[in-house]
Amino acid sequence: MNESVRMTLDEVHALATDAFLANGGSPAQSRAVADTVTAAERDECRSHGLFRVPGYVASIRSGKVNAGAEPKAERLAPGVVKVDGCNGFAPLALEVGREPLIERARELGIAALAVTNTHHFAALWPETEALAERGLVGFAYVAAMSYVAPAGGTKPLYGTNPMSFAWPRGGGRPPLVFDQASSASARGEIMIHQRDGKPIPEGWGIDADGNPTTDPAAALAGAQLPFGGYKGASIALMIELLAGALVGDLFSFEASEVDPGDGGPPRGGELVIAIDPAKLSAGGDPLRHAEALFARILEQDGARLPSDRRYAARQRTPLEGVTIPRSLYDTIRDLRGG
Ligand code: NDP
Ligand code: PYC
Repeated sequence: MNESVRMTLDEVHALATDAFLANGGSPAQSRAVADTVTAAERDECRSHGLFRVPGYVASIRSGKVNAGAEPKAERLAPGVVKVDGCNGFAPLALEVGREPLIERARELGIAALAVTNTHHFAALWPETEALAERGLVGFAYVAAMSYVAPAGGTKPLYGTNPMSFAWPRGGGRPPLVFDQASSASARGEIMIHQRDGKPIPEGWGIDADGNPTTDPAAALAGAQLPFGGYKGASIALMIELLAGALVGDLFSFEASEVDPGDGGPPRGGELVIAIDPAKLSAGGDPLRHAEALFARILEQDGARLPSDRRYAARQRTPLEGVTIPRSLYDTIRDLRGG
């Protein structure tokens, strides 16, 4: 029987924080990762919420991640901020870089944050949404490990390489945000199908012999497919270059080569870009103009804006709590030692 446990968001945060602290995480690293885990549960992005805590802890225990790292920001150029994550988890490094990035983008109109030496196991929307909440247009790119076959190939090479984009909106409305893997699905979604004993949709993966499969275990052992064939593959390729070569960090295949196989997050970098619309626009009001487009989308039956599902969940979960499988709850409780 698939029993479940209902938790408040405060309980989610405490469960995750305690698991990290009990395994040697510093208060700052533990709090920052627990914040992203809790935000994912709050917005019902379950493949990157509590589901990831065992992997985070495994990567501390294996010695891959320095869970006491104190990331440092420096300015590489007027419009370029770099944060060395010092081999820690990504969320604290991203926090350390956020204010310098915002300050540079407001001054110059556009600025980039290059994050290196981190381990990213989360959704990307927290980084771009935070920029758009401050009035900036945000972009973020991360590579992973070799999970996805290049177009025409059958062996994993690219990561599931997500990208996120956020656009600020006036009038008290939350930003428009999208955040998507460059594969047909996030790897976490396939893992959740495997855990729950469900087949995956056609088009998500191929088995180790290159044959299409709906068996999640076979797709995880074989290769995931890019979304939209060669078009998604080119986006995965671009993200390898932006979050790997450009910021001076690993490609997904290199992250696989150095990974101890602990089931935790990949080692790598991240590129975040911020644009101040007030500085870039040659005329008119870009935010007001954008609302006309959003209204045209929403006047069509069945159409919605990306992020509206998350925002609806965000209204609901603080009142109703979230539900997770009891087996996951028990696993995390055991990780924190009772
Ligand atoms: P989904 O396919 O579930 O969603 C992708 C985006 O599309 C979301 O912004 C979603 O908005 C939006 N969307 C979905 N349906 C519609 C619709 N009908 N109309 C308009 N917009 C829609 O995400 P993925 O499976 O591709 O990725 C899931 C998560 O995994 C992401 O958060 C990603 O960052 C994360 N990930 C992290 C990796 C890492 O290395 N750290 C690697 C790969 C993925 P909404 O949320 O509102 O539904
Ligand atoms: O779900 O594809 C994924 C993923 C990879 C790294 C973190 N999440």
